[in-house]
Amino acid sequence: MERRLGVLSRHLGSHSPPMASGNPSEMLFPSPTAGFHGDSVFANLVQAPEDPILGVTVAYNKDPSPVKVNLGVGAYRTEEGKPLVLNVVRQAEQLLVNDRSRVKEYLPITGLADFNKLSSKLIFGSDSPAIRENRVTTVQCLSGTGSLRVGAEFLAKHYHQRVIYIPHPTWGNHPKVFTLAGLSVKTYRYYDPATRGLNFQGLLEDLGSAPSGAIVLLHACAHNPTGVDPTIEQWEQIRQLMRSKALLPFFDSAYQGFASGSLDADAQPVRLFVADGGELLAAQSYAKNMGLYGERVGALSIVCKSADVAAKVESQLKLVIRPMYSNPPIHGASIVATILKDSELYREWTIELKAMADRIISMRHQLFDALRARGTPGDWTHIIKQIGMFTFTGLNTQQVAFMTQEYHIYMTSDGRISMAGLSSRTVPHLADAIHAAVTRIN
Ligand code: KET
Repeated sequence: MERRLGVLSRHLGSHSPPMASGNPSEMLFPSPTAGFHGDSVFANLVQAPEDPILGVTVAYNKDPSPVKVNLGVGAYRTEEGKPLVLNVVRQAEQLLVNDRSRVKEYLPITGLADFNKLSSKLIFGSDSPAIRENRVTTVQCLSGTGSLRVGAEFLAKHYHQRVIYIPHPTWGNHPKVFTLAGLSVKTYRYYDPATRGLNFQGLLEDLGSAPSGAIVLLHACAHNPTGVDPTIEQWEQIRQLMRSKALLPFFDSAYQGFASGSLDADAQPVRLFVADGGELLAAQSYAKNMGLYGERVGALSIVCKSADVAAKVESQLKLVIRPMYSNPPIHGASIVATILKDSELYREWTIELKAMADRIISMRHQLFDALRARGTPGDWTHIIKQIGMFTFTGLNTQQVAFMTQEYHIYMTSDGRISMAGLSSRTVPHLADAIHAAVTRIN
C-alpha cells in the first residue's frame, strides 16, 4: 500500500493536495460499508445459467476426480492432456520481445494493416483476384466471435435484408451473436440424425425457399458440432443456388487447416464463392489453428464488387468498431503477422497444424477401435467419417449426464465431444463410459 501511494504521488507530482486525515488509505479507498445500506439495486436479478459450452469447463474444474476428462470446449490438448503453445508462436513472441523498436501504441480502428492483408490472403488465396483488385476490406477483430459480431452489426445497420439463416444444428453462440446484433435468425436443415450425415436435400429446399437477399451463415469447414461438411460438388450446388437467389454468404472460418490438415484445401469452399465475382463476408479465427485462444485474434473480411464499394464498407466498419471497443489488441495480431510473413515460420506452422489435425484423426481411429473391441451396440463409423475437432456422437442428454456423473467425462449435452481433448491414455475410459451409457440408458 505504501509503495502504491508512493507511485501514485509520483504521478500526481509534488503539488498534490495534502491528505486531510492521518490515514491516507481512507481517503483513496473508502470503507466498503460506508454509505447506503439497503438492498442492492440488482437484487431482483435471476441467476443466469452457465454457457452450454464454456460452462462445461467450469463444472470440470470443480470436479476433484483424478480420472476426469474435459471433452467440452473445442481446445487442442497434447497427448499428455496439456494445452499446447505452438513452437512457431513461441518463436514469433521471442522475435517480438527482442525487437526494442516495438511500442504499445493504439492500433488503428481496423487493426494491424499487415495482419489484415495476410489474413485475407490466407483465406482467399495469395493469388485471389478480389484481393488484387482491392475489392476486399479486412478488419482485425476479437477472434472469431468478435468478427462475427462486427459483421452482424454492420449488416443489421446497412444491409437491406435483416434475416440470417443458420444451419441446424450450429455452434451455440451463433443465434445469440446474430440476434443481439439486430438480425432475425432462421434455420436451414443441415444434419440428418438418421444417416449422421448431411441433409443435403433439406438444405437445398430451405435455402431455396429463403427470401431473396437473405444472409446465410456457412461453416467454411469442419462444421461445429456435427463434423459433417458438404463435398466440393455439393458446395458448388449450394453456390449456384445461393447466387441465383442473391443470398448473401457469411462464412464462419474457425477451423481452417483443422479439417484436412491443409490450409488451402480447407479454404476451397470460400474460394469457390469468391471466384464467381460475387460478394460475401468471412469471419476468421486464429484461436484453434494457431492455438491463440486467449489472445483473441481474428479478422472480418468483406469481399465487394468494386474497390470503391470496399472503401465505403471499411469506413462504415470503423463506425461499428470505434464505439464498441475502439481498436483491437496488438499482441496476438503481431504474432500472427510475424508467422504469416516469414516463409520459414509459415512452413513450420503448417507442419505443426498438420500434426494437430493428424493427432485428432488418430484419436478418431483409436476411439472407434476401442468401441468395436467392446462390442458396443450401434454403428460408430461416423466417429472416423466426421471432420475437424468434434464428433457428434448421437448420445442423448441422459446418456451424457450419466457419463459425467459416473465416469467424470465432461462434454456438451448435445452429445458433442472434442476429439482434441482426448489422448491414448483417456480413450479406454471414454469407450467404457460410452459402452455403459448406450447399454444402460436409452
Ligand atoms: N465459430 C465457430 C464455428 C466456433 O466453433 C467457435 C468456437 C467460434 C466461431 C469462436 O471462436 P473464437 O474463440 O471467438 O475465435 N468454438 C469453441 C469455443 C467456444 O465455444 O467459444 C467450441 O465450440 O467449443
